[in-house]
Amino acid sequence: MTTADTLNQRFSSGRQLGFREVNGLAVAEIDTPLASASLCLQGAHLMTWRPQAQAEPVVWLSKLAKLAPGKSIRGGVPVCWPWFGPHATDAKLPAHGFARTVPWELSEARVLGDGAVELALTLPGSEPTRALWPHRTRAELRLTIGATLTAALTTVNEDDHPIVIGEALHTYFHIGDIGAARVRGLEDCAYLDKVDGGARKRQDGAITFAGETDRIYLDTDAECIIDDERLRRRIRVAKTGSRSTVVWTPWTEKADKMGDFGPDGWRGMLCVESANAAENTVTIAPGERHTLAVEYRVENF
Ligand code: TA6
Repeated sequence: MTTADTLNQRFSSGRQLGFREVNGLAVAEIDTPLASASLCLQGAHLMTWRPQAQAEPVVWLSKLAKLAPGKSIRGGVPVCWPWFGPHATDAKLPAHGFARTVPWELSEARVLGDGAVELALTLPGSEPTRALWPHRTRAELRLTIGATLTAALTTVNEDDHPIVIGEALHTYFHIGDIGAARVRGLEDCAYLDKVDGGARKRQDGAITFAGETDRIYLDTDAECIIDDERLRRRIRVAKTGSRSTVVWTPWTEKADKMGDFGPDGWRGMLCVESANAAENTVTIAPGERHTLAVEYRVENF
């Protein structure tokens, strides 16, 4: 019996929630009157989300995205944990931590009374990851998938010493065209400009895009709004437990180098990532927990 068979036995709910295998990885498929979505259990990686009221997906997935054991997926909501970006001391370790490329366990899956689907996944400590992260910690991701999308990433410190984590819900949003999009909410916010050697700058007005943009906005709990002139909609990114917001478009050269955006795919995506990164890493005392949570809401205009 495959993992998907076991998951279907335990959790499937008619046509609204089912599981299938893709290249040996279990994938949850959701199709309700509120939304369609898909999630790969490896990485607890939400890959797609489209509220039924939206003709176009809200969470972007590359047409060249591949599902393969141990490999990250281009698009969706990668879970960056327990560090963000390059490892602080060991450049050989994977960027953005290991959580997004290891199997998570599905602990809960149900259709709620309001029609949304709730999923809860956990990443227990394990031998392979202990070599990368020698601390007893558990990560949990709880998602509510409906006309809006909420995601809550909780870290539990089960060890006898404080731990320091960096993290992000590294969300790829689908937009009509990067040249006709802007981000509001980060005006006057300090940021590290990763395309200018990490220089510390201050945001002047709304963020617009005319080239590779890779910025870590610091000390901000602001709600961000993505204004999409082409699709005539805005996406609200509200967050708690997050002090950094990362804004990233690879633009053409970096996307070509990365090789998995598909032809001009980069024009249809924008990352607005709710994070705790750079000087905003989080210290969790023994026995304590910390949650980074987001809510995504779409409005047409
Ligand atoms: O969050 C932006 C970023 O750190 C970029 O610098 C780029 O590396 C991006 O993440 C994607 O990283 P990935 O490891 O998923 O290819």
